[in-house]
Amino acid sequence: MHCSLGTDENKANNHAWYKATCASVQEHVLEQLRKTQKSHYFNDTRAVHYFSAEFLMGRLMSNNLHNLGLFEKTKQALLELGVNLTDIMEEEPDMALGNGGLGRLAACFIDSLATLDFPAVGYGLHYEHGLFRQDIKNGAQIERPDSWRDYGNPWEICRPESIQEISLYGYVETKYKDNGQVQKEWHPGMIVKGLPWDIPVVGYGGKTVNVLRLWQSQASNYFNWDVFNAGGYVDAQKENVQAETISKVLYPNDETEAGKQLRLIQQYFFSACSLKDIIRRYKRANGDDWKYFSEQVVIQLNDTHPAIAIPELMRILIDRAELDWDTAWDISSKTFAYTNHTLLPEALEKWPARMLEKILPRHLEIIYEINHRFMEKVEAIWPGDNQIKQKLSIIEEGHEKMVRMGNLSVIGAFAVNGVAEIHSALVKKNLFPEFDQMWPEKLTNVTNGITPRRWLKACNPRLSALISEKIGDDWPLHLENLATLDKYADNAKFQKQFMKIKHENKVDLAKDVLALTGITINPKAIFDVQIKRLHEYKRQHLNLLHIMALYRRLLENPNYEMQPRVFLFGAKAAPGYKLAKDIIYAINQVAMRVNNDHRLKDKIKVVFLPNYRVSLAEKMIPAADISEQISTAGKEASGTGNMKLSLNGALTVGTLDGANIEIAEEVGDENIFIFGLTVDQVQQLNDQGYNPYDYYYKNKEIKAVLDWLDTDYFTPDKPGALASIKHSLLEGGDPYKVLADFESYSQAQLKADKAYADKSLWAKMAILNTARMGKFTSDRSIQDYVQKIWKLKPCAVE
Ligand code: 26W
Repeated sequence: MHCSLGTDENKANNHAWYKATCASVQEHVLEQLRKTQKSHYFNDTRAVHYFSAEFLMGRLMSNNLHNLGLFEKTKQALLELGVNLTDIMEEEPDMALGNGGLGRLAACFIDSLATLDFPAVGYGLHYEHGLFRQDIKNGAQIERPDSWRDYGNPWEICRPESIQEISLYGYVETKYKDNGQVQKEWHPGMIVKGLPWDIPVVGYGGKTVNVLRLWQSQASNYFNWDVFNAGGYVDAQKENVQAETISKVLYPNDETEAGKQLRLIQQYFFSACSLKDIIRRYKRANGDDWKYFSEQVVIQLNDTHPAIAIPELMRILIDRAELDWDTAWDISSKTFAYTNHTLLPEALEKWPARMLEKILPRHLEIIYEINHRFMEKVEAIWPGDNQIKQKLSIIEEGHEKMVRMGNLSVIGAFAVNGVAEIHSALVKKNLFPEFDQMWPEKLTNVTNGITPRRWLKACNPRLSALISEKIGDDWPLHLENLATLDKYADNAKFQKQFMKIKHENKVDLAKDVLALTGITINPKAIFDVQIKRLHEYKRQHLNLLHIMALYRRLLENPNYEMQPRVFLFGAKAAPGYKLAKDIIYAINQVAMRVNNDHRLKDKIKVVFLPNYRVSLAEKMIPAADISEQISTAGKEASGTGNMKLSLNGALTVGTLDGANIEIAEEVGDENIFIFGLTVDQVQQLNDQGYNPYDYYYKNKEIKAVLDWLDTDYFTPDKPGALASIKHSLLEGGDPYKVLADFESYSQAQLKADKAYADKSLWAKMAILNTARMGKFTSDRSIQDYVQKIWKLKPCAVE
């Protein structure tokens, strides 16, 4: 506090204490960072470079303290100064540089990579504004800018010595070398500077500290005389202003490709800066010889967002290093691997060829050449089959030519993986079947995972202490050891201890809920939690329709038997996604009615917690009894919240989708509430022609709750304000089969309700969920990547 903040403990507020604590922790972090870098350098290690447009890090203080083994000491030391660590940790803003699952996965993966001593660098964008802050006004979502760095970020280190310059716009000149060979030269119309910020990533045990390197864009002093002379003076200026816009804000679209020019520039900007950074480091060790590049470097593309790195590396190898095409392609295609995170057609990235031509003219040429050579391969396998060529081509012909980044990624990568067994099977069967036929080894699965350090040890200290008391304290590194808890599942004393902790966590959350919303909830009720981005395929509206059905049952029959239940939601909607926002509004309006209806005697409460984010998840997950994982089968690639909740002893109500299937395999069918159509049944229903009206007319309860939405019961002065939801489920064709799954969902919920009534049975099931989550540590995911794809060796750090 004295040396880095220049303030005094008598004046210090919580924020100053937070900053001072960071400063003293950071000393330990930076010492290990230096040792790690030295060790990687002297051992000349192969490293993975995780390219991701998103890293959803959340807060770092608690994580860093736990991973350094300094949590208790720091807590004690602060206590002696009269300061409460928990209070000052609340001062830290979330680093919300991601939308949801994909971004949080990247954060869990870099934690595991450091923990397992693998040489790794995370590369991404240093957004000035992360995912918007969500306010709820009169029930509706309002977006406010997220200003996470307003008071500085004590964890990050600016590295001006590693600034990179990248090019945009301009034109390509074709030249001829003395030997007659063609040589291309890109004359850019604009140069942008990339300034790197390093965030240390502390592994558990505090040995390896890797870095997350995030690029901030800056205008360069470069003035483009080519454009000037061509009469583009004003354009050149405009584009200079644009430079600083590149890393301004994270796009808040989750699973919808918006085709925005700035987004493409963001993607190229961070990919190109990162590649230059990698090449600089490679050359320092290997000089100008490219022979060892793909032995030293593997680049993992987190979805297609950084796929432009493929033509960028080709450009560097051909235009700059002057390698021939085949040599360059050999290097490039041994360097990249690609992870697919979604099958939703609207999420598959495509860029207009015209846009690429304007922003990255040389890259478009290279993409055409990659495609041309690939089409020759296709012709050799399927001679004369133009339909297959159309399907596999990187270029989609149509009234506007589009570049398909998924196809480019599969063609340019040596490995492609989905993120759960079922998802990877569907990637092979439905998304890329011909690619799978061409390269039967290329497509594979790596099931997602979560870091147990953040998602159990740090966020649920009570349960962590109980577990350590029973089975020792090495479970954060060896999560499979949780299986030892299996034998306590029937033990009455252990059940009591386990459920007492759940209750205490619920009491804590109830306090937060009161403070955040003014709603009082009963910790003895079932806490039923659905937390994830708001999307039709995730079906928060299925949950809502069921809540309305329960409400009706209770009104019709005041003696209707059910365990009191609190339904908790956390979800952000993409700002332009109208129906998603309508669903948030509907949840809040139903909540208002239900929570104030004294006839219900508190049997149901509905809470929408605003501004769902990592730090809020850390409070909700330890307090959950039920985990809602209710996506339409085939739509949720994996899910990772499902793993976090189950690890903390919540029972899943879920469909046979994504990782739910593997969770069910692990916990056993008797410890999970599975419902709904399977992937095959959804397919069948589509083939035979799905008609939601069939369910509307057949099932009285469905009809009643949908019609209820049309009234002004939940929106007193605004009749019909909730009608869009009904409309999407009937006239809209119910694309996500909400009505088809309603009855089965309702039955699963009934089963859960009955199970909760039996305290001992529930405790046993909850314990078995925690005990059987070992598979879902992100350490296992990383080991899978290492064995199947990255082929890394750990590197010890002193
Ligand atoms: C181009 C717009 C856009 C933005 C983000 C399209 C797609 C995305 C992501 C791929 C969305 C995402 O986060 N997907 C989630 O990835 C998780 C990690 O693998 C999975 O667990 C989730 O099931 C998947 O929805």
